[in-house]
Amino acid sequence: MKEKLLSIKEAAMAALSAPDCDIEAIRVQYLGKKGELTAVLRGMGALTPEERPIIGQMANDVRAEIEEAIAKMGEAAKSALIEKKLREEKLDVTQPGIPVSVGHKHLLAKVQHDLEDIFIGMGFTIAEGPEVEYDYYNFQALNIPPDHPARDTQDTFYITDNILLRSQTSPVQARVMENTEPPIRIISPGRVYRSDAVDATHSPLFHQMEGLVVDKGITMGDLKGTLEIFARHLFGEDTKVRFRPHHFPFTEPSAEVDLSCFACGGKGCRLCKGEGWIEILGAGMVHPNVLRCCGIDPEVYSGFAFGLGVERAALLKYHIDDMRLLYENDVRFLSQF
Ligand code: 2U9
Repeated sequence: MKEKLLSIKEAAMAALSAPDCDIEAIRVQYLGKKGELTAVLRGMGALTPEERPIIGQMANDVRAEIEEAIAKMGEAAKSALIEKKLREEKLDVTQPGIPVSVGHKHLLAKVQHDLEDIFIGMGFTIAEGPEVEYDYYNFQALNIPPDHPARDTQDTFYITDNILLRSQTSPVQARVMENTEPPIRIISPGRVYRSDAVDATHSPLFHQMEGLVVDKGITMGDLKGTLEIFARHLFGEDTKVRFRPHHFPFTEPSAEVDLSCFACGGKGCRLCKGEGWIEILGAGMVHPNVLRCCGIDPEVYSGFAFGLGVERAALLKYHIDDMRLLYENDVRFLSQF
């Protein structure tokens, strides 16, 4: 039995010294319940009482030696694994990081926010409303009854006979007037729709920003002063404002508003087509019919309103000659701004 125990020890040690040996399989084979050492111990009953403690002690020694060898190998395997990881997964904390490209606002959003900031600075608040709108708010409340010729120039997309995609943001102001006692001082930026074919200056979807002030004693002088402050903020201190008589159904009197050319200072250049002036806004005093229709007494209150295209402002300010560039989302173009 002694020889058997010695040969088990040698065999286990030899197996453990083989490169890439399976330590767990060796443990099961020699020390497991059905292992070789256990088999020897089971046969101890056949020994004499004198032999039993000697063989028992020897068997325990063999088990202890094999267990110790296995434990050592386990430690060695663990540290080899750590060594390998350290070798392969080297981390140089001094290396520069991978640059993350940071996006920024789309030019249209930037211009819209700049416009908003200018008017917020003058005490206006932002009003919003639905893009899918009733004919009533988009046209009728704004003094554009059915069959009015202005419906042709503002042709839009109809959902039903009396529901449409808003062709201007004015319906937002009509809704505010219906629900609010003056004083009112709001701007309404947002998407609007027109049944226009796409070209360098037209798109069936574009953005407007309109403004409305209603209070007692509001005059065209207030309108002019407000738009002068706006123009100077957007295009520079020396910008001048010129009003030309015009007609809008929702304002009376109405004007088209030009700014002195911010490229040439008014001398005449390519941007202003030699005129020295660039048209940028429409404006006027809110028509009494519109005030009345929205529940405001035109004998007590008066107001001014204005509107501009955000795309047009962006093209002019950044000297871009084709509106489509704003919608194509070519990052090489957009990242310039
Ligand atoms: C109410 C009453 C009056 C808003 C106004 C304009 C003049 C105007 C155009 C400029 C270019 C639209 O983007 S554009 O096509 N807008 O000329 N808009 S006055 O007048 C209002 C608005 C609301 C209740």
